[in-house]
Amino acid sequence: TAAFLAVTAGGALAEGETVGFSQIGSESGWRAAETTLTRQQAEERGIQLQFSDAQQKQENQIAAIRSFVAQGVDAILLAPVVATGWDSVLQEAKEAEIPVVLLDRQVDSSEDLYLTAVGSNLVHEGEVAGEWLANEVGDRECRIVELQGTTGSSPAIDRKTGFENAIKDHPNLTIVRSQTGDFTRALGKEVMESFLQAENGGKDICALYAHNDDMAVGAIQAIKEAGLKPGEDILVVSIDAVPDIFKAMADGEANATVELTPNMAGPAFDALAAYWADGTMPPKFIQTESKLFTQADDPAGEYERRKGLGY
Ligand code: GZL
Repeated sequence: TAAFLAVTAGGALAEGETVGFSQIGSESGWRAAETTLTRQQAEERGIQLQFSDAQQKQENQIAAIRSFVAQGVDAILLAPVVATGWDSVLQEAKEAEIPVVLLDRQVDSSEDLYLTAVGSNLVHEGEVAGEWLANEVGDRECRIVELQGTTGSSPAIDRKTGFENAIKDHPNLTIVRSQTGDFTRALGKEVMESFLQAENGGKDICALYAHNDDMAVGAIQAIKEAGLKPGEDILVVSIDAVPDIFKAMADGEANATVELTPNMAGPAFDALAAYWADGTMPPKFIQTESKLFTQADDPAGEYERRKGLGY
């Protein structure tokens, strides 16, 4: 498609371009917000978005990418549910000369198989969470339970690494149980129930580290049903900064979250506009910032500011 480009205040316009978006699913509030913002960004830039929801299955993402290639789209956005198994389908897109931009998660494939990746430093997010907890508990013995993200996903791998980096020099902090909650509220609650039962009704648990806020929100429900006070008896630290974690913080039921912007599409579409215009190659990684929020950071105000943003 001949691309007519005019730069507007909100970012480069790309009238008439068609982009295929292989989205993981709608497993969390954060994911829903990313989808909402991607649709808005495409609309504002005159980009025709072909959307595919993979229901968190890699085979559905691979099929969607193949259909985008067959359609001859001008670019593909991919939020890869897991980090491995992408080489052949990315090679097919490359041979069709269709640029692929990764959103919010990484792949193990070589970087010449995608134009760029937009996302946070996932290891750093885990470090920020661990440093907050280490600072919060001081020298007190602290038995930690961990709700991991989707098994094999780059956030689950990297957020675990980062948190362990941060606590390795604090022998009083130990992760005593760690299991996937698949980034969902429901499984986060269910796994937390098993942690509570296994840990003397939760009395032996000092803190929960959840790889995303949705699992933390589910776990908070389980902690309350076990008759304990989340945010006090069991400290709660997680990642994403979705509205409901700020609501929990305002109620004293959660303690800290590390913000992950859901606007990955803005930088992605900017990079594509430059690439479509004159072949400009973006950096292979466009990093979004990670900011710590605690109960001291006006959680009620943050809730009001964020609710309705598509979470
Ligand atoms: C992280 C992103 C994660 C969010 C979760 O970059 O891929 O996926 O933290 C979402 O809420 O499920």
